[in-house]
Amino acid sequence: MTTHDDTARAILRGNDRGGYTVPTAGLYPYQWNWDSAFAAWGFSTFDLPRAWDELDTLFSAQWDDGMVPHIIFHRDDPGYFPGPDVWGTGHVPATSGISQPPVAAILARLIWDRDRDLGEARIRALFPALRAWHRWWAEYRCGSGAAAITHPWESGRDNCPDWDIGMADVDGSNVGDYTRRDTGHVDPSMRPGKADYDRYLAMVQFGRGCGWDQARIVRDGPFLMADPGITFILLRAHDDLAAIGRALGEDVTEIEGWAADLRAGLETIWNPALGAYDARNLRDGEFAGVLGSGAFLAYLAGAERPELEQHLLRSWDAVKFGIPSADPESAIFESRRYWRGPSWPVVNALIALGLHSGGRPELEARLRRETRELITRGGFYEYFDPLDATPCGGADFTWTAAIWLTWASPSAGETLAQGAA
Ligand code: 9WN
Repeated sequence: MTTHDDTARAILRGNDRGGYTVPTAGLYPYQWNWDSAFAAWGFSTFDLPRAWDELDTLFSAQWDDGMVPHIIFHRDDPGYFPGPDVWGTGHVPATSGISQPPVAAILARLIWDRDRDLGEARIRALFPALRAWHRWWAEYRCGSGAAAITHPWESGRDNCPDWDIGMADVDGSNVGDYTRRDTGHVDPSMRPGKADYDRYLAMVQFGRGCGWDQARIVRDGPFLMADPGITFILLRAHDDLAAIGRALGEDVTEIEGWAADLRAGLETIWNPALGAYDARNLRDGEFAGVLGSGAFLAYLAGAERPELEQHLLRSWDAVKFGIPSADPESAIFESRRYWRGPSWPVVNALIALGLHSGGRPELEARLRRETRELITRGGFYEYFDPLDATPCGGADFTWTAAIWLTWASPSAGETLAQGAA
């Protein structure tokens, strides 16, 4: 009898394109940054060398300035837009010009913990590349105190309501004609709208127009917002990278400094009027004023607060399956549209990792139970409706399979720590 574990492993193998894994065939035919780190974590449950290979291919596309791009276009595929020609970064292999949530060090540490001897040479080789990427975040993106994004796609939570105020300032009226491919693969009513895509493209065209000059994009680009999600992920990743470095006998003073600065900057994204961490438009200082799942990643960095926990419980109790990506009690909530309400197993797992570190086993267990139910009922889909568990987006999804194997499956152990032991 085929088990869910068997199916999850078959999905990872099936999405393997030789050293890198696509998120799902058709809709996302390239290597994506944070998807790939989750794929590596999934592979680590049954093929550790393959897990390290995944991280190696991801970092093989690192730019000279340390940035690790959000997409690596190993082989051209007309099924995705915007492809390599639109980004025009001039890199080999071709890549996009923006980054994505830096979960790699967090997951590399968990992967290494599965077999320290087997992984030592691999993590030692990867360590300088991870540090260079973290330095890129610290130097280019953390000037306001928190971590900033220059495009909503960098957040990984692409069209969540957090970015609405920043998007409103972007002029998407002159981007020219183009043909989207995503709406040919999945139900258009679940995807971002045309006005969103016009603006996404305007940001890409700005980056391309200035030769992807990072300082220029941060200074003059059409969009710059502080992202609570990336801030907490980066803070946790700094701490994990420092722990890796110490175990390897490296000097980690610089990494500890970035972590201390970022922790001190958390105050800049606390919105007292909302009683939660909040995205912020760095062009004018305005808070987004919306509660998003990025705020709950605070647990990952030990930055949770009682007021935030009240919001977590309130918004979680208003749905049935996992943590909603937008506040279910607000008017902007849409239970099936990308990041504007749905439950994402991948974000549930990150929040669970935080709940585990924060000593909240009962909440971690609830989240695991609900995420498991989503997957056993609906299959390995990209994301789910948190009200009725309807599976949404792409099928046979790499990160959902990975989250199953590392955390949601009964075979993964009772907690994330045991799962990684
Ligand atoms: C743009 C691959 C990626 C994820 C993102 C998710 C979605 C891409 C898209 O798919 O974004 O990067 O075309 O919609 O929002 O988190 O990494 O799975």
